[in-house]
Amino acid sequence: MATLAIDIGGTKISAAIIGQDRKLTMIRLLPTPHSKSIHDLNIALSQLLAPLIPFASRYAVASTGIIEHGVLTALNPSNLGGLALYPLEKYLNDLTGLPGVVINDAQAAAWAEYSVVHEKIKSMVYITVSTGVGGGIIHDRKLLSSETGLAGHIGHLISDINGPLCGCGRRGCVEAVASGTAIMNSAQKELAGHSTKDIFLRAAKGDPEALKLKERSTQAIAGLIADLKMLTDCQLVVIGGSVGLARGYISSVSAHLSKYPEVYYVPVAPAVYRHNSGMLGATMLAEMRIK
Ligand code: ADP
Ligand code: BMX
Ligand code: ZN
Repeated sequence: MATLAIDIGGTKISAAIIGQDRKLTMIRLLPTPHSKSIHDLNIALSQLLAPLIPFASRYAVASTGIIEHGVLTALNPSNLGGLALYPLEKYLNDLTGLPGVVINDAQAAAWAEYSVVHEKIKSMVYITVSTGVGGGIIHDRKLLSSETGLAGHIGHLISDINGPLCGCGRRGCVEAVASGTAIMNSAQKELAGHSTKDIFLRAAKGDPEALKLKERSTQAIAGLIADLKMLTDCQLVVIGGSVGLARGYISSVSAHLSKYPEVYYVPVAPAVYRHNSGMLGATMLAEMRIK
């Protein structure tokens, strides 16, 4: 039974067919529409998925946002061009005619990284540093979840009480300081208007302003990891997302983390399934729920 796997992020939407061998085939990608229009997201999904639907017997979605009973509510609507509410499961049921599941993107990625790669440990946190900052917590071998879908939204823990206003409405969330969007928004002078990818390329060449922006992000993520160590006593932190997986990012996070007292230290590793952890994790959870 093959699964139509979909990953909806604030920047891009990916889709693939995942067979029982867990290999991804027919991978497709589209930019996430940045309008408040539900119609635009419907159109993007139908264009992306149309060629894949005939090959699947269920769908599995890893999506940004708070997922409650298949409905996506944005905690930070600015990540989705202002779109705050989207009836994701209903639309996909109608579009595909298949049964399916919808899970938060970072929770799904956490499950894949944990259950395939790190299943010997008991406690792990996955952090995506991407358009936003998301999280999935594995505690005592179980994925932490809550009825409302809010549990695990660690990007909205506080990093700097005097920091920038977060799209969730609170000031100084980790997401407002460390995410790809935050890095781009805080770029000034000759870096203003450049993408985060571009800023990181300049940082790699030694541009001091670009380096400062990257360090501000890695320092905030190190602070978040130290807080999560206190909260969960996790044995490992896995980092994903295009910002988190960028060259030199994790080593910089680890360097900041090692400046704290030893009790805050936890090993930090990159996501083994790189950009595909979300699709894989959602598929594995769908396999358990839909036989
Ligand atoms: P999504 O949030 O849709 O899951 P990504 O994980 O690709 O997507 O994260 C998007 C963010 O990552 C954007 O802010 C983008 O500018 C940034 N980004 C993409 N590629 C890189 C790169 N090579 N280095 C640093 N940042 C990157
Ligand atoms: C935001 C929130 C999380 C999500 C995280 C990473 C929204 C729309 N999303 O904190 O649910 O897990 O961003 O999302 O409020 P991504 O788009 O960067 O992958
Ligand atoms: Zn916030």
